[in-house]
Amino acid sequence: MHVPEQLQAFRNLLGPAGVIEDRARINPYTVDQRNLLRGETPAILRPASTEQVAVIVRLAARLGFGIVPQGGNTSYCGGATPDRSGRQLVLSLERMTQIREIDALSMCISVDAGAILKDVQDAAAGAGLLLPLSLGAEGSCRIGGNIGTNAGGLSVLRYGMTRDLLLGIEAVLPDGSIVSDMRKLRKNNTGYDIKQCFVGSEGTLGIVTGAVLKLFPATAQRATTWIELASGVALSELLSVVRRESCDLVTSFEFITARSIALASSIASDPVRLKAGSGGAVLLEMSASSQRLDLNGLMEDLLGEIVERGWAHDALIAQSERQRAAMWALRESVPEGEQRWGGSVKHDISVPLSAVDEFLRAAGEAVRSHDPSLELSVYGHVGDGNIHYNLLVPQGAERLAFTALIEKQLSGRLYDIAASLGGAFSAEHGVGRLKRHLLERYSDTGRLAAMRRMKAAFDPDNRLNAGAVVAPQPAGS
Ligand code: FAD
Ligand code: 2HG
Ligand code: ZN
Repeated sequence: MHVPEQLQAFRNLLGPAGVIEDRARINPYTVDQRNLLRGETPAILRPASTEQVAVIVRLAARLGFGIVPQGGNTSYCGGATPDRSGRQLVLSLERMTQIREIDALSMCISVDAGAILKDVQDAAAGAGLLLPLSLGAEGSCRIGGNIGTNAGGLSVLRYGMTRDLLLGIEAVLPDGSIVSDMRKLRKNNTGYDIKQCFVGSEGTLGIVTGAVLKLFPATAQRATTWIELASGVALSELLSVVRRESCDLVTSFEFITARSIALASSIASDPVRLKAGSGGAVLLEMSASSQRLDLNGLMEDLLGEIVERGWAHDALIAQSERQRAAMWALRESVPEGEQRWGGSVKHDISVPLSAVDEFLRAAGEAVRSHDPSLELSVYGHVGDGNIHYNLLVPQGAERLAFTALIEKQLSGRLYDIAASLGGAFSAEHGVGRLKRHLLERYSDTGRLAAMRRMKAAFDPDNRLNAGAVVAPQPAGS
């Protein structure tokens, strides 16, 4: 049977709204958001229910198709892009967007996996609660994708990664069976924690169709500050002092260098005229769920101490929501600023908090010794030990060729430095298709073998997102 005939089974199941076969409409689903990968697929499948997802999975297996789950297609490592075989169907969750339930007393929200993160945040806010997962792509990424990548973002320091926010899950396994565990339990020691298998597994073990997420008391007040750092300041020490002296009310601790600020300024208007000190800048935010303490007073005291210690040239506390928004807009515009510049080669580095300063020093030296003319855009969630260590594509250079060259000649040195400090080559962006070779290179062999056995146990025929993360362990080995 030819492919168009094979697709008839999906048309029958999903109706015209559920299958996209038009080339022009298919295209955006087959290119990753950084335009590094382009795949092929005969159709985009858009189920409207978990049961339909289960039937799709069984039909696809029978017809010999693989499946690539896709949420908002905003991820960084090509995990949502099909390969070039034309035998992988993209399964988009974009029609499964229901907020199923908000349980204010249990402080959780139950949603379809296709719900857009911002919509879930808004629904929680409507009930006077907070979903703290927050990232630049929140207007388009979807909960299933956040779970697939174990998304981090801007408030991990206080609330953890997606993994830490997940209470319950519903997912379709590669054999079409459904795991239905949409429970709201904070404590549940009844055997293996199956839901965590889907977190960070980038669609290779199951298709998430629903999730229960933890909520928190809504934020009643914030103190947000832009700190111009003096040079030589140990970021890890600054963080430790700030956390201790603020009664650990820090929500975000974002580092940003002058070059990244300049790039972001090409996107975000900056009425506050924010700048870096000689050691860069930190966007520090504290938040509290009531007005019972004076957060601004606390922040002022703390900043006084920081300046007195010689750690900062200056600091500006946002005096209005407009100023706060300007600070965040600048921070969140760096990725787009890099894109407008002409692109960057990205390194999503993770190191223990104590090693952040050493990583920055050693990596800077490695880049300078490789080629002193290279320009860096360095920023990130330093409060989590996560540094976005990006090399700007030189003006006039061809982006893909430059990326290939840097990845061949320099990226390994940066990853080696991170590894030597106990770090990882991916902090929050995942592995996908683009970083598989790094997983092979930097993973402990036991860990890698355990991952392969997991993949083989869940998906022995390698039908779900084959080509991403790991291949299953061959039978008998
Ligand atoms: P997709 O890109 O569609 O998919 C991601 C992976 O999950 C793929 O492997 C896919 O197969 C799998 N998947 C998708 N849906 C499902 C499902 N239902 N079941 C199983 N697997 C599934 N990331 C951060 O962590 N922190 C940040 O601060 C951050 N900032 C960003 C800022 C910008 C401007 C952009 C463009 C991206 C940013 N990202 C960040 C990356 C990205 O937004 C996250 O990785 C996000 O979690 C991806 O969600 P998505 O819905 O777009 O997933
Ligand atoms: C961010 O923190 C994202 O803004 C994107 O994780 C990082 O583009 C990057 O390197
Ligand atoms: Zn990030």
